[in-house]
Amino acid sequence: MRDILNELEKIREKDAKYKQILGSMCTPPHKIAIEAYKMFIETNLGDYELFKGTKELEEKAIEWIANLLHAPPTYAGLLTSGGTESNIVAMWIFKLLSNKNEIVLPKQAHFSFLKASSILNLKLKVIDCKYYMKANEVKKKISSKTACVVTIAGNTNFGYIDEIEEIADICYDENIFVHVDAAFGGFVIPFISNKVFDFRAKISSICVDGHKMGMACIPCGFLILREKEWLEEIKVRSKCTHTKFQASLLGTRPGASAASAYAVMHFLGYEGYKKIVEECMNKTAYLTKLLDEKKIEYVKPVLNIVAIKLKNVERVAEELKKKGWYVGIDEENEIIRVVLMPHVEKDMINKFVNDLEEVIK
Ligand code: 0PR
Repeated sequence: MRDILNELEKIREKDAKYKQILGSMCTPPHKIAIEAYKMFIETNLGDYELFKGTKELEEKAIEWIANLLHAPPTYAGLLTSGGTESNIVAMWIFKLLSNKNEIVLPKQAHFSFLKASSILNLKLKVIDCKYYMKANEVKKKISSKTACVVTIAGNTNFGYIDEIEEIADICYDENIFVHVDAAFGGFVIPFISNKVFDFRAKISSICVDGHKMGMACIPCGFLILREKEWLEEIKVRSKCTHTKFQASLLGTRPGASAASAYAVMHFLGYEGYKKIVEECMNKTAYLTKLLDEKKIEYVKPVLNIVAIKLKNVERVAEELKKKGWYVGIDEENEIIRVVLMPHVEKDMINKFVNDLEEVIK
């Protein structure tokens, strides 16, 4: 056994270390999340008749998120493997409920909607907007064929938030579902602003990831629906499990994710997350101050994501990699993306900005 573990240790050395990673929305999980994960490592939420305690933790973790997002008492929730699964399941449900297959979404939407489109045979009507989607553009694009409008609270490249409240009002009047992808922003926005992006607006569903700013272990996402019965749409009789029905995309699901999320949510609480998010926002301001000093252009951040405007982004990212940095790139918008996650320290920022200046001069 020792030999294999030694081998694994060596192979693990090939992985990038978080102290080099600036372009990820993941971060090392909180200590308590890891401890909780280990305790529930063998549990399976796909057959929760066997794991009633774990099921309780899934429900309690969902309830915590539902409260954070002002869900009405009629809500239903699902613990998922992350934003991709949550987005696919939401589209699946709204396609079934509406009996339509057209989705309106902003250009900045995450590529998981391309996957959803391919799997569910959805027609995507993309709104070409610069940083975020405006309500008047949605108004022009929707029709009687629209099943759902996808909005984003904290988009992948810029961290910008669509005009969700206004869009939800328009869609409510037209009987169109509204899904909010808050995979990243869900664990950021409530702690730094009063911006309405959640169930206080007339939205239908929202997803938030525990394995991004939630400090839980991978895999961990949440999908919350406004109405309990909507989840029934995807319910199937699960014949061989001890549990009679499943209403989820996955079969076997890690209960450890529920335990890890529950533990970190209750350990940190609202105030604990607020502190972490505020620190991330301080580091965001610190990075933009250094960029200003060096006269390097960027898109003014609203969350802890900085899109740095450059030429030859692929070459820059390649050069940065040689200096030990991993950044996200978007060649279409000509930006490299830095996500100021909890693991990104000020000394990393100092060194990164100096290296960036060298690479682009
Ligand atoms: N929705 C939004 C707004 C996202 O930003 C992401 C992921 C997803 C959904 C999908 O989430 P899952 O990957 O959990 O299914 N956005 C980043 C991306 O895919 C996340 C990322 C990037 C994570 C780099 C790690 C990393 O190393 O671009």
